[in-house]
Amino acid sequence: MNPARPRSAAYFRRAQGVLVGGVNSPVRSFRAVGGVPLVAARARGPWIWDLDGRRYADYVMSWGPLPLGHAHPSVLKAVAAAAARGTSFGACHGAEAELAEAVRAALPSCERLRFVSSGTEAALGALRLARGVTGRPLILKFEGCYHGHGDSLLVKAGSGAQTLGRPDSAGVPEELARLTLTAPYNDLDAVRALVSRHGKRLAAVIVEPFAGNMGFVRPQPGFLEGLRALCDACGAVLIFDEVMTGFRVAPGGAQTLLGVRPDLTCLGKIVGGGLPAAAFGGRAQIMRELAPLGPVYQAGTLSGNPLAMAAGLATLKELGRPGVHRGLAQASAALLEGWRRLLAQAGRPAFLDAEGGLFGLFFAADPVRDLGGAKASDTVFFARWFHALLEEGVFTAPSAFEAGFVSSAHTPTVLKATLRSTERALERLAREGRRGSRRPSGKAAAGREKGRRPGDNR
Ligand code: KE4
Repeated sequence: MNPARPRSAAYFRRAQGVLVGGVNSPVRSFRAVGGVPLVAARARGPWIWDLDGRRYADYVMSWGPLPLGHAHPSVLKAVAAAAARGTSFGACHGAEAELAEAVRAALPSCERLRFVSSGTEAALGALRLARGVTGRPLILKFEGCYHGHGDSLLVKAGSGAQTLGRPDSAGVPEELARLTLTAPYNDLDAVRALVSRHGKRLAAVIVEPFAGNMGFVRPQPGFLEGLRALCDACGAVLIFDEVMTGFRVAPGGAQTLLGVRPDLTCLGKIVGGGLPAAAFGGRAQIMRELAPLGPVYQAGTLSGNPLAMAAGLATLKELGRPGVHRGLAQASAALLEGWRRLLAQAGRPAFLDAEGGLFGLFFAADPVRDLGGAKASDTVFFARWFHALLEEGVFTAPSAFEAGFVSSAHTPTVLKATLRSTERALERLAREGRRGSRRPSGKAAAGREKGRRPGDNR
């Protein structure tokens, strides 16, 4: 399953001696797919290299913050210039308002904003604000959606929590978890029933407008519009968690693409351009309840960090150039069209979908509309597909409950090379299948046609 990547394996053993599970975020451990995790040495454009010098076409792309590719020159230049002026002030500085204005120009619903350092913080801040302005205790989230690791949100959560089979994390007091209602994604009837019973105590409905943490699942027509209407009817705050979709599915995020205006929005990933920055924002009438203006407290040492602001500004500026966003959508579409064709030829039922630069793949014969559908997909084959691609120099999400990401660096040449690598990966899987689907030995897994360097996916 894992060919000779001795340096990566040695580092991971060392890391496991000091970092829990050898990682700083669970999904990086490859526990869902097995094998030695990828240990990055460097990255540029669409490429990432591991400690063993193997190069991979990267479709994880740091889980979304890099729509321009790794180490984009404009971002590096902006960060270096900012660093030369000081890395953190703990005081106001010009780039904060500049980036906030750029965000508001793209997402007009964000009349006022607060920068924080992670998507988790953004979701925590938005929820506390919703509870503060409504004086109500309950929140409603969707099974398989992930909004970071805040206690109230680790209830039937997606992403790593789902991957590790712990959608309801230990350590969350039952008394608190009971304040979080859940419904299946895309199930408006279930939401209607919960609102009719609990609407008077409901502070907020929080939703990923396109779900990217149970794999990629798009909202069905009327779903988000229905949430908007139900929140209006019961007085709950509608929160769009656009940490993943913001600036990725469209320049103005899902809310602009789909024409549904939330009361609050969470942003992350792209807004920091690969550095730790996130934000929550929304109606001024709600946001002004936040400290120092209002009674809802929130704070952060590195909130609005000047380097992260510089990276975010440079990223949004490049992303706003004509044709860049269209290019992301074209790259996703080309990748999925090729995978769809190759998987059909291999007789593998698969459901593939994309919006802008965000995409997903399930080994399922039918469309996946919720967590139940995602969990019913063939996750065993998914792990074999993952490793076969990795072997051929293509790094994709090490979990069936994650999405995939392209960048403007994923040019047609890179995509064609990825599809050639995919063809070889499927040929290998077919050979293994003919050998009675024995798990490939180290040698077999490492087996490559003569003459190609490890990880070479030309
Ligand atoms: P962070 O705290 O990881 O910055 O953001 C949490 C978060 C909030 N909302 C959405 C929609 C998200 O997708 C995330 C984080 N996404 C995961 C990937 N599925 C981050 C990767 C990881 O956990 O290592």
